[in-house]
Amino acid sequence: MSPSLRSLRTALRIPATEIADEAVWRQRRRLLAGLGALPALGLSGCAEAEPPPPAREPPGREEVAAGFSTDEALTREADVTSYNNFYEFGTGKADPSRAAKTLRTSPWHVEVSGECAKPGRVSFDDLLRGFLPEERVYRLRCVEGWSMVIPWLGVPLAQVLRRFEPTSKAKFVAFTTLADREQMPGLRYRSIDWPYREGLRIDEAMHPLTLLATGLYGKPLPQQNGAPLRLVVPWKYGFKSIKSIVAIRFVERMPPTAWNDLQPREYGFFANVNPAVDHPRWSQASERRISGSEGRLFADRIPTRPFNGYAEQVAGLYAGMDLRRWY
Ligand SMILES: Nc1nc2c(c(=O)[nH]1)N[C@H]1C(S)=C(S)[C@@H](COP(=O)(O)O)O[C@H]1N2
Ligand SMILES: [Mo]
Repeated sequence: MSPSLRSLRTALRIPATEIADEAVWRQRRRLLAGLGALPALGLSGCAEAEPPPPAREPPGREEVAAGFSTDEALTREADVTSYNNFYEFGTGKADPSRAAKTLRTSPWHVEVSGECAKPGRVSFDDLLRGFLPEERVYRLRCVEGWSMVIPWLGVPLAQVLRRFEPTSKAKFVAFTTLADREQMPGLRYRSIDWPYREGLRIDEAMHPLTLLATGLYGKPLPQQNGAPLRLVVPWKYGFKSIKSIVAIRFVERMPPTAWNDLQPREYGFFANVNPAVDHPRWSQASERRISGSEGRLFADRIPTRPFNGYAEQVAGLYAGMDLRRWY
């Protein structure tokens, strides 16, 4: 690394308050892409020890795999980090950003078990060692009818899972969120049968769009967004994107999941975004994009797209399935 690159990298550690606006962030992102590494992943230990690859031009749009990015306006960072669903910290949208500061994200361990050759309890650093964070700009569509566009940092889940060598019996992957009453005031309420649990079919988990996110807007994940690591499955309703993961289990049968346990008629296991299948209590045909423009939280309604606009990438996973029944 040349001295000028080093000082540039140091300079990039700008205080959060100065990265509030999208233009500044986009510029910073171009610089980071030029460095060939995004430092803010909590991978600092190994990222600093190894020489980064030579500086290169940021990838052009055509080099970014389809679906990995979008030209749609980003939801403002302030809205991404203050309008949240994280019931472990309360059911109000503003509760997590206020209450989740008590979540201790370091040290952090993940227990990997079940149908795999190399199970074990690994630290956050060991889980992600050697991977460079990638940026993915994804739409996030909540089952409640609002959506955001979020620039995530993370590692494709497939790469992480392969390290544990899942066996041929691993047909599904089950994920569990931390459930600690001391750190999570929302656990007092029986809104959900804690711990929060989610699951994917193995081919969904291994799909290149499925991200194990560790950051957003070029920085480590804030607690309210599921620090230190959470799932992002952009073609499914937001509740599948489980936060603050402490356990990953390879299993042979479809695992029970928190929202499906609570209300199976309303929240299916697959939960693929589908404008043609209404929630029993509201339409899913359109959504309100959280744009934050002109001082409004919500923009006008826009049509919801099949698989949240990722049909080209993922529809093949469901060939032969009746998507009205398997919602
Ligand atoms: N552990 C846990 N994960 C969770 C939730 C939750 O309440 N607890 N809410 C889900 C829902 S409904 C949505 S829409 C997304 C919201 O992610 P965000 O707050 O980062 O936008 O997180 C999902 N992951
Ligand atoms: Mo959601």
